[in-house]
Amino acid sequence: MKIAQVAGFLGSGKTTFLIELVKILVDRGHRIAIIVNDVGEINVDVRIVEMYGLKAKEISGGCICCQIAGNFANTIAILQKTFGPDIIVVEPSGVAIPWGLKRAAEYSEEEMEGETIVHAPVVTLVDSLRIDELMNAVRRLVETQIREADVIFINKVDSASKEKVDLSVQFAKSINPRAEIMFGSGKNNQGVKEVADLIETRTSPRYDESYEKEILKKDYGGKG
Ligand SMILES: Nc1nc2c(ncn2[C@@H]2O[C@H](COP(=O)(O)OP(=O)(O)OP(=O)(O)O)[C@@H](O)[C@H]2O)c(=O)[nH]1
Ligand SMILES: [Mg+2]
Repeated sequence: MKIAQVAGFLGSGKTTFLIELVKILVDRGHRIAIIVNDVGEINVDVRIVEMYGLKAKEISGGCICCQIAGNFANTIAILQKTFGPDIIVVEPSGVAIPWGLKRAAEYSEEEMEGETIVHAPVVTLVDSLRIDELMNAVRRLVETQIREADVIFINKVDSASKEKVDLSVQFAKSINPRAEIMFGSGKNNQGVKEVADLIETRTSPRYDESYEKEILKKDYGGKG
């Protein structure tokens, strides 16, 4: 079972992006579950179903989504048993750290028999409209979200100036030269299909504490 996280700071456009992404994946025949780890409402016009203590909403034949109830690993295990998705798309809270979420997802294996968690590439959205604010007020957190991404999606290019988009790319590259950089707009469904392709075809390594330490050492010269 694949776990695909769409990370990014508060208001970066995760929910908007995720809904377009899920529509594409469902159209391609995937059985998708969505886990939203925040307090906001998901703006999808759906039928509400209460099952097993989860707030579950059915978008169409192939998709279920739930606001997290209880711990994350347990929610994954319950979804696996009751719905059996092939991909779970996760919107972490805007202040979550991608590798921490990977580790949390892997804990679910202890509650599932014969099921292994495979990570899709970690997608981090960068809000190009607010890049200045992100590089200042919340820089450390945003840097971590970028550093731990496999795909950095420069979002909201429908409304951002070329300067802001360029600055976003520069910033992202300076923190994570390993990641693939993509552009688009969840609102206009621009670039989402390309991300869906990567989620379908690629994987991301399992959580590895020693690797995390090594990267921190490299980036912060051992002081981090
Ligand atoms: N111009 C533009 N605005 C967008 C785009 N995507 C989202 N927005 C706007 O950005 C705001 C936040 O969008 P959400 O999708 O709720 O962002 P989020 O990351 O899920 O927010 P939180 O869950 O609160 O962290 C809303 O006002 C959206 O309309 C986009 O591609 N372009
Ligand atoms: Mg959201």
